[in-house]
Amino acid sequence: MRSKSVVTLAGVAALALYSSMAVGSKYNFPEPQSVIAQDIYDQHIVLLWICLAIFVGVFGVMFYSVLKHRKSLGYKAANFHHSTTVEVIWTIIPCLILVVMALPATKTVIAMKDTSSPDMTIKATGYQWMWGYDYLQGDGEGISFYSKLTTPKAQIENREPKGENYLLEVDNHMVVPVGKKVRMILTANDVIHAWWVPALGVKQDAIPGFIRDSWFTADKPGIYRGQCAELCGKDHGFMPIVVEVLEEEAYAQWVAEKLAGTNETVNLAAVTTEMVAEADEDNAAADKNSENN
Ligand SMILES: [Cu+2]
Repeated sequence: MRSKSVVTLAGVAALALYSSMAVGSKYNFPEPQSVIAQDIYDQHIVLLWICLAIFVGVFGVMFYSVLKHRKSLGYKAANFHHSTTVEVIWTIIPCLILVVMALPATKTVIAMKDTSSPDMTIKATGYQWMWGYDYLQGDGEGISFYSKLTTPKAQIENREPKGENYLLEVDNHMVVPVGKKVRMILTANDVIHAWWVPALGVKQDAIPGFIRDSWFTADKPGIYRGQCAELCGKDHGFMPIVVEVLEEEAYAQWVAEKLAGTNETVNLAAVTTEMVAEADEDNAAADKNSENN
Protein backbone atom coordinates (compact mmCIF):
# COMPACT_ATOMS: atom_id res chain seq x y z
CA MET A 1 0.00 0.00 0.00
CA ARG A 2 2.77 2.38 1.01
CA SER A 3 4.89 1.57 -2.03
CA LYS A 4 1.84 2.06 -4.25
CA SER A 5 1.32 5.64 -3.04
CA VAL A 6 5.04 6.34 -3.45
CA VAL A 7 4.86 5.13 -7.06
CA THR A 8 1.75 7.26 -7.68
CA LEU A 9 3.45 10.30 -6.20
CA ALA A 10 6.56 9.73 -8.32
CA GLY A 11 4.35 9.31 -11.39
CA VAL A 12 2.49 12.57 -10.74
CA ALA A 13 5.78 14.42 -10.12
CA ALA A 14 7.31 13.06 -13.35
CA LEU A 15 4.17 14.02 -15.30
CA ALA A 16 4.20 17.54 -13.83
CA LEU A 17 7.88 17.90 -14.70
CA TYR A 18 7.30 16.57 -18.19
CA SER A 19 4.38 18.93 -18.87
CA SER A 20 6.37 21.90 -17.55
CA MET A 21 9.01 20.97 -20.13
CA ALA A 22 6.47 21.16 -22.95
CA VAL A 23 7.16 23.84 -25.54
CA GLY A 24 4.96 26.85 -24.80
CA SER A 25 4.58 26.05 -21.10
CA LYS A 26 5.02 29.19 -19.01
CA TYR A 27 7.51 27.31 -16.83
CA ASN A 28 9.72 26.48 -19.79
CA PHE A 29 12.05 28.46 -22.05
CA PRO A 30 10.30 30.42 -24.81
CA GLU A 31 9.93 28.45 -28.03
CA PRO A 32 13.36 28.56 -29.73
CA GLN A 33 13.39 30.61 -32.96
CA SER A 34 16.97 30.18 -34.15
CA VAL A 35 19.45 27.35 -34.62
CA ILE A 36 21.44 28.41 -31.56
CA ALA A 37 18.33 28.82 -29.41
CA GLN A 38 17.21 25.32 -30.49
CA ASP A 39 20.65 23.91 -29.54
CA ILE A 40 20.50 25.59 -26.14
CA TYR A 41 16.95 24.37 -25.60
CA ASP A 42 17.71 20.74 -26.52
CA GLN A 43 20.76 20.65 -24.27
CA HIS A 44 18.80 22.22 -21.44
CA ILE A 45 16.19 19.44 -21.66
CA VAL A 46 18.79 16.65 -21.86
CA LEU A 47 20.72 18.10 -18.91
CA LEU A 48 17.53 18.39 -16.90
CA TRP A 49 16.85 14.67 -17.42
CA ILE A 50 20.45 13.84 -16.46
CA CYS A 51 20.04 15.96 -13.30
CA LEU A 52 16.77 14.18 -12.53
CA ALA A 53 18.41 10.76 -12.95
CA ILE A 54 21.25 11.80 -10.62
CA PHE A 55 18.76 13.21 -8.11
CA VAL A 56 16.66 10.04 -8.09
CA GLY A 57 19.79 7.82 -7.94
CA VAL A 58 21.49 9.68 -5.08
CA PHE A 59 18.39 10.23 -2.95
CA GLY A 60 17.11 6.71 -3.72
CA VAL A 61 20.31 5.14 -2.39
CA MET A 62 20.35 7.53 0.57
CA PHE A 63 16.78 6.92 1.70
CA TYR A 64 17.08 3.19 1.09
CA SER A 65 20.22 3.05 3.23
CA VAL A 66 18.73 5.16 6.01
CA LEU A 67 15.47 3.21 6.17
CA LYS A 68 16.83 -0.32 5.73
CA HIS A 69 19.78 -0.01 8.06
CA ARG A 70 18.26 1.90 10.92
CA LYS A 71 18.97 1.05 14.54
CA SER A 72 15.31 0.28 15.37
CA LEU A 73 15.50 -2.69 12.97
CA GLY A 74 18.47 -3.92 14.94
CA TYR A 75 20.99 -3.15 12.23
CA LYS A 76 24.56 -3.10 13.43
CA ALA A 77 26.66 -0.38 11.84
CA ALA A 78 29.80 -1.41 10.00
CA ASN A 79 32.95 0.22 11.23
CA PHE A 80 35.15 1.39 8.36
CA HIS A 81 36.35 4.81 7.27
CA HIS A 82 38.20 4.46 4.04
CA SER A 83 37.62 2.82 0.67
CA THR A 84 39.91 3.72 -2.20
CA THR A 85 37.72 1.87 -4.69
CA VAL A 86 34.60 3.87 -3.75
CA GLU A 87 36.54 7.14 -3.84
CA VAL A 88 37.92 6.42 -7.30
CA ILE A 89 34.44 5.51 -8.57
CA TRP A 90 32.76 8.60 -7.17
CA THR A 91 35.43 10.77 -8.74
CA ILE A 92 35.51 9.17 -12.16
CA ILE A 93 31.75 8.89 -12.76
CA PRO A 94 31.01 12.61 -12.15
CA CYS A 95 34.02 13.49 -14.32
CA LEU A 96 32.60 11.43 -17.16
CA ILE A 97 29.16 13.01 -16.72
CA LEU A 98 30.76 16.49 -16.85
CA VAL A 99 32.66 15.64 -20.03
CA VAL A 100 29.48 14.30 -21.66
CA MET A 101 27.70 17.55 -20.72
CA ALA A 102 30.58 19.83 -21.73
CA LEU A 103 31.17 18.48 -25.24
CA PRO A 104 27.89 19.64 -26.87
CA ALA A 105 27.87 22.82 -24.73
CA THR A 106 31.34 23.81 -25.97
CA LYS A 107 30.28 23.16 -29.56
CA THR A 108 27.31 25.49 -29.11
CA VAL A 109 29.38 28.21 -27.43
CA ILE A 110 31.85 28.12 -30.32
CA ALA A 111 28.96 28.31 -32.83
CA MET A 112 27.53 31.30 -30.91
CA LYS A 113 30.82 33.15 -31.40
CA ASP A 114 31.02 32.45 -35.15
CA THR A 115 29.93 35.83 -36.46
CA SER A 116 31.67 35.36 -39.84
CA SER A 117 30.01 36.36 -43.16
CA PRO A 118 26.80 37.94 -41.86
CA ASP A 119 24.05 39.21 -44.18
CA MET A 120 23.75 42.34 -42.09
CA THR A 121 25.30 43.98 -39.04
CA ILE A 122 23.53 45.97 -36.36
CA LYS A 123 25.19 47.79 -33.51
CA ALA A 124 23.25 47.92 -30.25
CA THR A 125 24.38 50.44 -27.67
CA GLY A 126 23.22 50.24 -24.08
CA TYR A 127 22.32 53.50 -22.37
CA GLN A 128 20.95 54.22 -18.91
CA TRP A 129 18.14 53.27 -19.67
CA MET A 130 17.34 52.43 -23.27
CA TRP A 131 18.90 50.87 -26.34
CA GLY A 132 20.28 52.57 -29.44
CA TYR A 133 20.42 50.70 -32.77
CA ASP A 134 22.64 51.51 -35.76
CA TYR A 135 22.32 49.44 -38.92
CA LEU A 136 25.95 49.33 -40.01
CA GLN A 137 26.00 46.98 -42.96
CA GLY A 138 23.60 45.13 -45.26
CA ASP A 139 19.98 46.00 -46.08
CA GLY A 140 18.98 48.97 -43.99
CA GLU A 141 22.50 50.40 -43.72
CA GLY A 142 22.33 53.92 -42.31
CA ILE A 143 19.20 53.41 -40.22
CA SER A 144 19.66 54.49 -36.65
CA PHE A 145 17.25 55.03 -33.78
CA TYR A 146 16.66 54.72 -30.05
CA SER A 147 14.32 52.18 -28.49
CA LYS A 148 12.59 53.13 -25.25
CA LEU A 149 10.09 51.55 -22.88
CA THR A 150 6.46 52.47 -23.62
CA THR A 151 4.71 50.83 -20.65
CA PRO A 152 2.63 53.63 -19.08
CA LYS A 153 3.73 54.87 -15.66
CA ALA A 154 0.21 54.23 -14.36
CA GLN A 155 0.70 50.47 -14.90
CA ILE A 156 4.08 50.52 -13.18
CA GLU A 157 2.58 52.36 -10.20
CA ASN A 158 -0.40 49.96 -10.03
CA ARG A 159 -2.91 52.67 -10.88
CA GLU A 160 -3.96 50.72 -14.00
CA PRO A 161 -4.12 46.98 -14.71
CA LYS A 162 -0.92 45.67 -16.26
CA GLY A 163 -0.94 45.10 -20.03
CA GLU A 164 -0.09 41.91 -21.89
CA ASN A 165 3.52 42.91 -22.58
CA TYR A 166 4.08 44.72 -19.32
CA LEU A 167 7.65 46.14 -19.25
CA LEU A 168 8.40 44.30 -22.50
CA GLU A 169 7.18 46.94 -24.96
CA VAL A 170 9.13 49.69 -26.72
CA ASP A 171 8.47 52.56 -29.13
CA ASN A 172 10.87 51.43 -31.89
CA HIS A 173 11.34 47.72 -32.55
CA MET A 174 14.64 46.44 -33.85
CA VAL A 175 13.42 45.12 -37.21
CA VAL A 176 15.25 42.36 -39.11
CA PRO A 177 14.45 40.09 -42.07
CA VAL A 178 13.67 36.40 -41.55
CA GLY A 179 16.30 33.80 -42.46
CA LYS A 180 19.23 36.25 -42.64
CA LYS A 181 22.33 36.02 -40.51
CA VAL A 182 22.31 39.14 -38.36
CA ARG A 183 25.55 40.03 -36.62
CA MET A 184 24.97 42.02 -33.45
CA ILE A 185 27.75 44.31 -32.32
CA LEU A 186 27.31 45.30 -28.71
CA THR A 187 28.69 48.12 -26.67
CA ALA A 188 27.49 50.56 -24.03
CA ASN A 189 27.69 54.26 -23.40
CA ASP A 190 27.81 54.40 -19.61
CA VAL A 191 27.79 51.18 -17.58
CA ILE A 192 27.67 47.48 -18.46
CA HIS A 193 24.36 46.33 -19.92
CA ALA A 194 23.53 43.03 -21.62
CA TRP A 195 21.50 42.38 -24.75
CA TRP A 196 19.39 39.30 -24.16
CA VAL A 197 16.69 37.84 -26.41
CA PRO A 198 16.06 34.28 -25.21
CA ALA A 199 13.97 33.06 -28.18
CA LEU A 200 16.83 33.98 -30.53
CA GLY A 201 19.54 32.49 -28.33
CA VAL A 202 21.50 35.73 -27.89
CA LYS A 203 22.84 36.96 -24.58
CA GLN A 204 25.87 39.17 -24.62
CA ASP A 205 27.26 41.83 -22.30
CA ALA A 206 27.44 45.36 -23.70
CA ILE A 207 30.54 46.93 -22.17
CA PRO A 208 31.52 50.61 -22.45
CA GLY A 209 34.72 51.04 -24.45
CA PHE A 210 34.61 47.49 -25.77
CA ILE A 211 32.98 45.80 -28.74
CA ARG A 212 31.44 42.35 -28.29
CA ASP A 213 29.52 40.49 -30.94
CA SER A 214 27.02 37.72 -31.35
CA TRP A 215 24.62 36.63 -34.08
CA PHE A 216 21.27 35.07 -34.85
CA THR A 217 19.24 33.93 -37.81
CA ALA A 218 15.54 34.12 -37.05
CA ASP A 219 13.59 31.09 -38.28
CA LYS A 220 10.12 32.61 -38.29
CA PRO A 221 8.58 36.08 -38.57
CA GLY A 222 7.27 37.37 -35.28
CA ILE A 223 7.97 39.60 -32.32
CA TYR A 224 10.55 38.40 -29.81
CA ARG A 225 11.07 40.13 -26.51
CA GLY A 226 14.05 40.34 -24.23
CA GLN A 227 15.57 42.43 -21.49
CA CYS A 228 18.78 43.98 -20.29
CA ALA A 229 20.45 41.19 -18.37
CA GLU A 230 23.15 43.05 -16.48
CA LEU A 231 22.23 45.08 -13.42
CA CYS A 232 22.82 48.60 -14.74
CA GLY A 233 21.20 50.97 -12.28
CA LYS A 234 17.79 51.99 -11.02
CA ASP A 235 15.94 51.48 -14.31
CA HIS A 236 17.63 48.19 -15.22
CA GLY A 237 14.22 46.53 -15.37
CA PHE A 238 12.85 49.24 -17.66
CA MET A 239 14.95 48.86 -20.82
CA PRO A 240 13.46 45.91 -22.70
CA ILE A 241 14.44 44.71 -26.14
CA VAL A 242 11.90 43.99 -28.87
CA VAL A 243 13.04 42.30 -32.07
CA GLU A 244 10.54 42.23 -34.91
CA VAL A 245 11.26 39.65 -37.60
CA LEU A 246 9.63 40.40 -40.96
CA GLU A 247 9.34 38.58 -44.28
CA GLU A 248 11.93 39.87 -46.74
CA GLU A 249 9.47 42.05 -48.70
CA ALA A 250 7.97 43.64 -45.61
CA TYR A 251 11.49 44.26 -44.35
CA ALA A 252 12.50 45.97 -47.62
CA GLN A 253 9.44 48.20 -47.26
CA TRP A 254 10.31 49.03 -43.64
CA VAL A 255 13.86 49.93 -44.73
CA ALA A 256 12.56 52.15 -47.54
CA GLU A 257 10.20 53.98 -45.17
CA LYS A 258 12.83 54.33 -42.49
CA LEU A 259 15.47 55.62 -44.93
CA ALA A 260 12.97 58.03 -46.51
CA GLY A 261 12.34 59.37 -43.00
CA THR A 262 16.09 59.75 -42.44
CA ASN A 263 16.52 61.50 -45.82
CA GLU A 264 13.77 63.95 -44.93
CA THR A 265 15.68 64.88 -41.80
CA VAL A 266 18.88 65.12 -43.84
CA ASN A 267 17.10 67.32 -46.41
CA LEU A 268 15.75 69.50 -43.64
CA ALA A 269 19.29 69.84 -42.33
CA ALA A 270 20.51 70.72 -45.83
CA VAL A 271 17.77 73.32 -46.19
CA THR A 272 18.68 74.83 -42.85
CA THR A 273 22.37 74.96 -43.85
CA GLU A 274 21.41 76.64 -47.11
CA MET A 275 19.31 79.20 -45.28
CA VAL A 276 22.13 79.92 -42.86
CA ALA A 277 24.56 80.30 -45.78
CA GLU A 278 22.16 82.67 -47.56
CA ALA A 279 21.69 84.69 -44.40
CA ASP A 280 25.46 84.87 -43.99
CA GLU A 281 25.80 86.11 -47.58
CA ASP A 282 23.14 88.72 -46.96
CA ASN A 283 24.90 89.82 -43.80
CA ALA A 284 28.23 89.99 -45.62
CA ALA A 285 26.62 92.06 -48.37
CA ALA A 286 25.02 94.32 -45.81
CA ASP A 287 28.36 94.71 -44.02
CA LYS A 288 30.02 95.58 -47.32
CA ASN A 289 27.32 98.11 -48.05
CA SER A 290 27.69 99.72 -44.64
CA GLU A 291 31.48 99.74 -45.08
CA ASN A 292 31.07 101.43 -48.50
CA ASN A 293 28.72 103.94 -47.00
CU1 LIG B 1 20.91 47.85 -18.78
